[in-house]
Amino acid sequence: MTAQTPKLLLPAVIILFTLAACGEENTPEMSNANTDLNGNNDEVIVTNNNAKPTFANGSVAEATLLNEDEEEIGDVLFFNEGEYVIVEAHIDGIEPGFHGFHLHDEPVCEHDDDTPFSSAAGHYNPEDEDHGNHAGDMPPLYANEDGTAYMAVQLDTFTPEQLLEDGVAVMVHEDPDNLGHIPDRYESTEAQTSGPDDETLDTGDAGARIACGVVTESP
Ligand SMILES: [Cu+2]
Repeated sequence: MTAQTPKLLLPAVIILFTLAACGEENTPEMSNANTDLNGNNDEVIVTNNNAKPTFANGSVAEATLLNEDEEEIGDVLFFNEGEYVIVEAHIDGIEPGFHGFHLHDEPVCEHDDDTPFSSAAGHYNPEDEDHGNHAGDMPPLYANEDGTAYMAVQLDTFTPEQLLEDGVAVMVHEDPDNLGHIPDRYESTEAQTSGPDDETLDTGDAGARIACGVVTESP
């Protein structure tokens, strides 16, 4: 029986961690959790000696999201976890459903424009890839019926330090992001090509920009 005790404890730890994450109005205290994203009951493991183990200690970079009316509707935090970056987003006040979620090329979120946040330019794309493979492409955000969204995702497509060095903004879009995935059976009436046209390959057809936040170094 003694040998089973740790196994029995593990689900309880996961449940407690989940409850803490859901019940917390502000940023969940990831740094205090002993359960990592795989549910392993260990300290957050950093295997790459070159990477700072900041996921356990706090975010490296962050962005405060403002909507078109300059109201604060959420924040996005960037943590190092070994060779990966953890992106954690909390939002309250967007339409339910999926929303395109990207890093854009310029760290400028201007509101006094006919096209909101055009100041942030196109997608962060240092490798000159098509949409779906931009370094700034992140999984779409899902907003619940009450307009809240929470997402934590592990990525290997950029580092927080890179974002701070290059200067970027986080962008939330009005519509879902197709990530450039348009099968060849679809033809663009304008471009007369099968599959994704140039606009899709640039933007993922995620529509208007509804919230923007410049990525800055965490205090
Ligand atoms: Cu975008």
